[in-house]
Amino acid sequence: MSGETRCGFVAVLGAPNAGKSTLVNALVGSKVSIVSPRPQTTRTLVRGIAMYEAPDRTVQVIYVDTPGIHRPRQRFERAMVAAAWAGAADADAVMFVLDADEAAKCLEKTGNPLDADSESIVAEITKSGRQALLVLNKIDLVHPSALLETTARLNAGSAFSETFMVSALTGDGLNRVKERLMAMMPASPFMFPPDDVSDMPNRLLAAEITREKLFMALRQELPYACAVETESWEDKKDGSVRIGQVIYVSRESHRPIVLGEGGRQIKAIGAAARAELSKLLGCPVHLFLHVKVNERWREDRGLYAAWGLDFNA
Ligand SMILES: Nc1nc2c(ncn2[C@@H]2O[C@H](COP(=O)(O)OP(=O)(O)OP(=O)(O)O)[C@@H](O)[C@H]2O)c(=O)[nH]1
Ligand SMILES: [Mg+2]
Repeated sequence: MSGETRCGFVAVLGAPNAGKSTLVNALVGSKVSIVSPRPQTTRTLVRGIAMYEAPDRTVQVIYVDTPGIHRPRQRFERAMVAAAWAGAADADAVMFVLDADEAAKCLEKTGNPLDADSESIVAEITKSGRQALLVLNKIDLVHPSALLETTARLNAGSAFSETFMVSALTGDGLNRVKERLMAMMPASPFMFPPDDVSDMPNRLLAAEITREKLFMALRQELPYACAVETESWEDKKDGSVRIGQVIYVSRESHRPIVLGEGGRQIKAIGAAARAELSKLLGCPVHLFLHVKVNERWREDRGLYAAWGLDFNA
């Protein structure tokens, strides 16, 4: 480590599915937040910690990945959106992530690159008197001329101090973002041990990995009816770990769908989660999943507390 020490928080905001979690994972350089092709994958604040070095400074950037901001319809969604805005409140920088492909399509269809969700996020940022870094993500999907037109339209507004074009998937453009953030972070001692990549407790991390596999495996509305809780965690003498988890579903009729024919579906979900967890924890994992019907998991204060969500948001 060299020179001056800097440290700060960077809030990563945007509509559902913009690629915020993929971006945070890429900027941290390891997987700290789960990703799926479906909107509303992230449900809590996930802090990913990166260390960047320059000749004259070492910078710890704490990325705060947030749930996609949308118009909430029920308590659980309200808590997710409130958490996202809370993540931005004390941040040293705010990144607004926009799916460039969607923005270009939206511009063509409506004359405005921002859809209703993104438009209201930008309005809120403007109202707060802050300026955000605009991060146009997924540029690997967009034709350069459509990208230029979209960017020109967005820069006409005053919400953004600068624009970055990136692909979180390919890594394109990320160095510029890192360099800019290194300059923006305030002089400060590090807030986390330099080797940490996340502050998420292992029990929650394990539950998130299983939830990611559920999101990948299940169709239609079913992922949204599910929650995962780690019930037991036992470090064994042989260096392995035994993890017991409950998958909550909202209705009895969901149970056979999650289990699959002859239990094949849940077995595959468990195998995928176990493989990833073994890699992340660096030891053999024995993972035991069982499905419980709990119509009211969205009304369970204890679960909100475990996820760091405000029940009364
Ligand atoms: N082609 C392409 N796909 C991307 C890129 N970044 C993210 N994706 C995909 O976009 C989808 C959503 O990614 P996430 O990172 O889960 O998006 P998010 O903004 O965190 O979504 P929520 O947590 O639901 O708000 C996934 O299928 C990603 O693989 C990118 O740069 N290019
Ligand atoms: Mg996410």
